[in-house]
Formats: sequence, structure tokens, C-alpha cells
Amino acid sequence: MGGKSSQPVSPPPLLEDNWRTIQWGCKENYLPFVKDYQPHNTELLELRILLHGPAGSGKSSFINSVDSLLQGRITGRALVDAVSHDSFTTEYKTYKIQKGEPGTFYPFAFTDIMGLEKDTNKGVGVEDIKLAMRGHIKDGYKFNTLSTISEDDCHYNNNPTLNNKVHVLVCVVPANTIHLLSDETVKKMRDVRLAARDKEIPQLAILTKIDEACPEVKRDLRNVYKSKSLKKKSNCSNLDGGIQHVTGYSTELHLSCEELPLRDHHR
Ligand SMILES: Nc1nc2c(ncn2[C@@H]2O[C@H](COP(=O)(O)OP(=O)(O)OP(=O)(O)O)[C@@H](O)[C@H]2O)c(=O)[nH]1
Ligand SMILES: [Mg+2]
Repeated sequence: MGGKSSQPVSPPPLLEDNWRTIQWGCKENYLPFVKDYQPHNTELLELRILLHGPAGSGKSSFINSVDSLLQGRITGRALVDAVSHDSFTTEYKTYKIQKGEPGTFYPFAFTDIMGLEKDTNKGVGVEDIKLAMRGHIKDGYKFNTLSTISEDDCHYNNNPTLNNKVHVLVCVVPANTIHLLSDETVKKMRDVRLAARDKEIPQLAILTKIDEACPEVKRDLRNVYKSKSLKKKSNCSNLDGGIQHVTGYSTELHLSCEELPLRDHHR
């Protein structure tokens, strides 16, 4: 009695060992796969990778990072908001990545769309994303938050080919605010993922803003796969089921390019 009460010792935020193996500083080991990648289906000119997720989650930033990495310089083609709030990207836009000579491109492209928002009449509509996945939306379409694209819109593609369809769906989730996602937003994400599952479109998820989610990672990005909190978040407990692969990046991390989450799913 009367002695000093000992302060509770908080558990260390980092695990001893990485929960996922990564070779740092070895991009030369990974880049040849990306550089030599060719779709197995010869009718496919390019693999279309569609990014979806909450507004401000880092979709456009991710595209810029991959583009910068492969170009070997900062490109910043997909416009990014200086501060994340309501949907910044408003158009359906596909980014091809130049490979070598001007006019030559990698056989994959990223399609950037408007972000999902909590309210019914804000952000991209789930029906528009479903139509985009089936190849019905042409580049340049400006999303209307109040209504789905109509069949007589000049950006509506009535006869989508294999090349217009989405081949890989990427769900971009912000690690720092994943626990704050509203039920409405989570439901919209789930609806998109279920539609992709029904179409047998391979899916993966990317955790962004990991630097904002874990101070140890902000201090040193190489702590990413030791971070207990990120390990927990990567299980995406509020994004139940359906995601086949979860990986974690921040803008800084993919700029420093340790690997690319491209898998040859489309055969
Ligand atoms: N700290 C940190 N900030 C990031 C990261 N990724 C993106 N951001 C910032 O988050 C903000 C939103 O990024 P965007 O790439 O515009 O997000 P978006 O998903 O395209 O947003 P919408 O187009 O509005 O749907 C910008 O200020 C980015 O600089 C990250 O990994 N870490
Ligand atoms: Mg954007």
C-alpha cells in the first residue's frame, strides 16, 4: 500500500518477424516479370485493371505510383486531390503505360473511376461500376452521381469486346480509415465485388495510407510486414469474404517499388 503503482506496459507495435516475406531493394527481381508480361489470350491487347474504392482512398495516386515506377520518373498523370475529401476523380479514364519508345505500351492498363461515397446520390453508382466491368463505358465518361449511364449516352458502348471488359478488379482501401468506413460504403464495395465474382473477374485489394495507419511504418516503411495493426487491418474484417489477395502499400512504398501486385490471372 502506498507504493508507486506501476504503469501498464503497452505491447510492442511490431512483431519480431515479418508476416509476409519481401525482399527489399530487389526491384530488379520483380520488374522483369512485369516488363516481359504478355496476356495468354492472344485476342487481348491489354489487361484492363479497374480500381474502385472509397473517395480519397488513393486510387489515382496508386496509378501514378506504378506509372512513375515503370517510367523511372515521377509522372503524376492521374490528377490527385491535395487534401482528400469528396470524390476528386469524376471521369472514367484509362491509363496506358508507355514502354520504351513513344507509342508503345505495356499490355496492361489501369482504369481510374470516381470514388464510392456513403450517400446514395454521391460518388460513383454501383450500377455504373457493374456496367464498366462489362465494358459498357467508354473513356471520357463523366459520372453522373444521380443516375446510371443511359444506353443512348455517347459514352455507352453497346457492343463491348473482350478488350473493353475489366479483367482484374482492384479494391483500394485506406488503412488509416478502414475502421471508419460507413456501412453504406462497405455495402457498395461488397456489391461491386459480388458482381465481379459472378463474372469470374479476379480481385485483389490494396491497403493504402499505411504510413498514416501505423507510426512505426511512417518512421520506416520496411516495418510494413512487422506491423501488428496492419496485419490486423489486412484481414479486412469489415470487408467480409470475396477478396482473394490482400497486400499493403503506401504511395511512398510503391514509389520505392518493391514489388507490383500484378498476377497473371487472365488466361
Ligand atoms: N499519406 C498518404 N497519403 C496518400 C496515400 N495515397 C494517397 N494519398 C493522398 O490521399 C489523397 C487522395 O488521393 P487520391 O489518389 O486522389 O485518391 P482517390 O481514391 O483517387 O480519390 P477520388 O478520386 O476522390 O476517389 C491525396 O492527397 C494523396 O496524396 C498514401 O499511401 N499515404
Ligand atoms: Mg481519383
